[in-house]
Amino acid sequence: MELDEVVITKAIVERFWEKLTAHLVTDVAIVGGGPSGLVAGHYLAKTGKKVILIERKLSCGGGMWGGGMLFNEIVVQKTALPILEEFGIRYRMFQENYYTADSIEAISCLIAGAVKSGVGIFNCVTAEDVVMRPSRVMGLVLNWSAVEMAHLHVDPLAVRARFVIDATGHETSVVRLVQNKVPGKLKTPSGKIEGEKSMWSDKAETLTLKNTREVFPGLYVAGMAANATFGGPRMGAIFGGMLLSGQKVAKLLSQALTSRSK
Ligand code: 48F
Repeated sequence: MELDEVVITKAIVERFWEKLTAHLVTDVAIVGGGPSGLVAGHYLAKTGKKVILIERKLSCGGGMWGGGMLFNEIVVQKTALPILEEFGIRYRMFQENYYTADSIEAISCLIAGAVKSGVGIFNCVTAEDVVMRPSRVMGLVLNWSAVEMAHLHVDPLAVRARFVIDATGHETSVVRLVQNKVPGKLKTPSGKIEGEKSMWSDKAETLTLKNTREVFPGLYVAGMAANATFGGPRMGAIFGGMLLSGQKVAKLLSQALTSRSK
């Protein structure tokens, strides 16, 4: 049977349309498809929550592909090994409490795990603002990244979510947007983004988990964005904190969603 270009086009357009309309209203909208966002999405979707994940770039994966300084291996500490196992990521012990994994395998498995558990991933899309009602984040304002990159004057579209997670890494883009629109109101000591500190791996890994929490009504932070928001240090190419932070925010939001629907 001869292949018809119009059928190919129709198949893509209709399937994409189905996927998009199914995710216009969700329980959780995650911005950032790095390790923390993918892990958060996976655990939330696995417990039946409806999740949309927005990634600005063509590929999800954020800072994990390149390992440390493009040496494509990552280090993970013992406490995060159950998450590697959950996603089927193979690892080896280097010395006590230091395990390594191939960064390509690690991030590919995280992406596959998130997709298969039901997270609706939209790549090449940028969260350029939030939906606010009246002083609670209620969703995201989205546009194609290509529109942003070309500086085209094109109005965005919006999706609604009961909770939003900023998992945008060092950029902390969603918290930054809220800070600009509603100055001084973040749940941080100064009411503003505290800013990321220089490298201190041990402290950073612990603080990432502590800093994974709500920063503004309806808006949570996870991964490196949590440390940047609350003033924690960076940690380098050790990824246990990122994975555990994704798992923690999923747990916090599962509880919050359950108590909100009572
Ligand atoms: O930076 P990223 O990997 O965040 P993470 O999950 O992990 C941090 C580590 O990779 C590393 C580290 C670990 O030791 O410190 O840096 O906290 O992924 C963030 C993703 O968010 C996307 C960005 O393209 C990246 O893939 N992103 C950032 N801003 C936006 C966005 C936005 N406004 N809209 C959509 N995606």
